This record gives sequence, C-alpha cells and structure tokens, in this order.
Amino acid sequence: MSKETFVAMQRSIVDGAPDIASQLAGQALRAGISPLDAINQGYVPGMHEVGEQFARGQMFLPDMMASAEAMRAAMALLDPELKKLGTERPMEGIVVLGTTKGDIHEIGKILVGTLLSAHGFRVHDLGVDVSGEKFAAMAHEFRADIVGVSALLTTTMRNQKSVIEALEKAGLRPHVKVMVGGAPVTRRWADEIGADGYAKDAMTAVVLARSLMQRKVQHPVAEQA
Ligand code: B1M
Repeated sequence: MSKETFVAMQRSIVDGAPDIASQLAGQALRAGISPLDAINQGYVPGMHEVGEQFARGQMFLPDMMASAEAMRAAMALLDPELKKLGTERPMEGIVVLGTTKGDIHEIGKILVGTLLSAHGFRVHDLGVDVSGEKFAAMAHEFRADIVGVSALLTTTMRNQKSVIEALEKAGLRPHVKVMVGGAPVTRRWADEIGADGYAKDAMTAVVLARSLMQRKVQHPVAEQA
C-alpha cells in the first residue's frame, strides 16, 4: 500500500463514493495500514478538498453530503479498529462530548471521541446540535472530568461559550475541565471564552485531555475552591 492508496482514499471522499471509500478502508486494514494513517493521510485531506471546493462554489450541498456519507462509510470500518486499542488501557477519565447547538457537523467530533476512547477515556458522545443545558445535565449525570465541545461554523462557535455558562450556572464548572475544537476555533477563542484548552485535531485532543486530567489530579484543592 502506498501513496496512491491515500490518493485514492482522498478521491473517494471528493467523489462522494461510499462503496469505494469502504472498499479502500478494508484493503488498508488487511494490508496492515494503521487506521489513523488511513484517516489522516487518506480521508481527511479529501474532506479538506471538499471544503475548499465548496467555498469556491465548485461543489454544492448535496455533493458535500455525499462526501460526508463516504467518510462515514470508511469510518464504519476504521472506527472499531481504533477503539480496540483502548480496551486494554486503564481508564484515563470521563469525557462528555458533543457538537454545539445549531451545528450538525459530526465527523471531526466522532474522530476526537474515537481517539479518546482508543487512549483509555470513557466517552459519552451526545451527538450534534447539543444545548449548553444538555451538556451540563449530562456532565452531572456521567460525573464528567472533561466536557468537549466541537463547533464547525463561525456562527455556532459562540455556543461553546454558552456551554461554559451552563456549567457555571449548574455549579459544575469548578469540577469539570472544558476543551474546545473545530475548524474555525483557535486557542485565542478558547482563552476568550474561558475554556481550559483548545485542540486543533483529534490526536492533540488526546494530549490535551491527558494534561487536563493531570491538572485536575495535581490541584484538587484549587479545583474545588
Ligand atoms: Co459544512 N461547512 N455546512 N457540512 N462542511 C464547513 C464547516 C465549511 C468550512 C465549508 C466551507 O464553506 N468551506 C462551512 C463553514 C463556514 C464557516 O462557518 N466559516 C460549512 C457550511 C457553510 C455549511 C452549511 C451552512 C452549508 C449550507 O447549508 N449552506 C451547513 C450547516 C449545517 C449546520 O451545521 N447547521 C453545512 C452542512 C454540512 C453537511 C451536513 C453537508 C456536512 C456535515 C456532515 C456530517 O458531519 N455528518 C458538511 C461538511 C462535510 C463540511 C466540510 C466539507 C467537512 C467537515 C469535516 O467533516 N471535516 C467542512 C469544510 C472543512 O472543514 N474544511 C464544512 C473533516 C473532519 C475530520 O475535520 O471537522 O475540522 P473537522 O475536525 C477536526 C478538527 O477540527 C478537530 O479535530 C478533528 C479531527 O482532526 N476537532 C476538534 C473537531 N472538533 C473538535 C473538538 C475538540 C478538539 C478538536 O475538542 C472537544
């Protein structure tokens, strides 16, 4: 398996071809390609290309939906393989994850959840279009250590702040770390809204989640204050 395979994976996303995307994912796994390499070097660049074509007006909403379908088809095979990695690890922490209210983008968020699971976190994925109140209620119910909030639209980023406000209102903020991410999100935005951290991609989200857990453990008294 080679660079051509990754290029074919990218193509399958741009073409919105779920059958081909799935077939290539199966081939990659059989050939011993790491599922993460297939995602990061094959399918995700395809999604970026789709975004660029959409922004240039060379692609329309139905095309973008077909591309998302192709990505889902590939993930259906790759996701379980990634998750398997997490089953033999000690539990690192509990994460409540979702996409903000008004936003239905889920592919990146699912990837973040998968990698967190693969690295030992117990992840409760609330799905998309999740209100701040729902994040807070679920953080309470699952005794979350971390709340992870994804946003892909500049118009829904501000709802990440609403999640923090809802956690504050529910009295949970001192006990829960908040991490944010998504294509338009920046570290500066994270600081501005009072999040505890920002991750630019799924692997960085794992590193960040671990460091947030350490901060929780090392400063338990400060956390409760
Ligand atoms: Co939409 N869309 N979309 N879309 N879409 C974008 C985001 C856009 C940038 C495309 C463009 O114009 N170039 C643009 C947003 C512009 C803006 O706000 N600045 C856009 C638009 C405009 C829209 C609609 C408004 C279009 C319309 O209706 N006219 C509409 C909005 C619907 C809504 O949410 N209310 C819409 C709809 C859709 C589809 C439904 C068709 C589909 C989503 C399907 C689905 O998810 N089930 C879709 C898609 C596929 C995209 C693009 C092409 C790809 C997104 C994606 O899956 N990327 C996207 C263009 C782009 O992002 N380049 C685009 C792959 C994924 C692996 O990356 O999601 O960035 P990403 O996740 C990364 C990191 O961001 C990070 O880690 C992930 C993995 O590395 N990350 C986190 C994400 N969440 C994190 C959370 C963390 C940490 C890291 O901690 C908690």
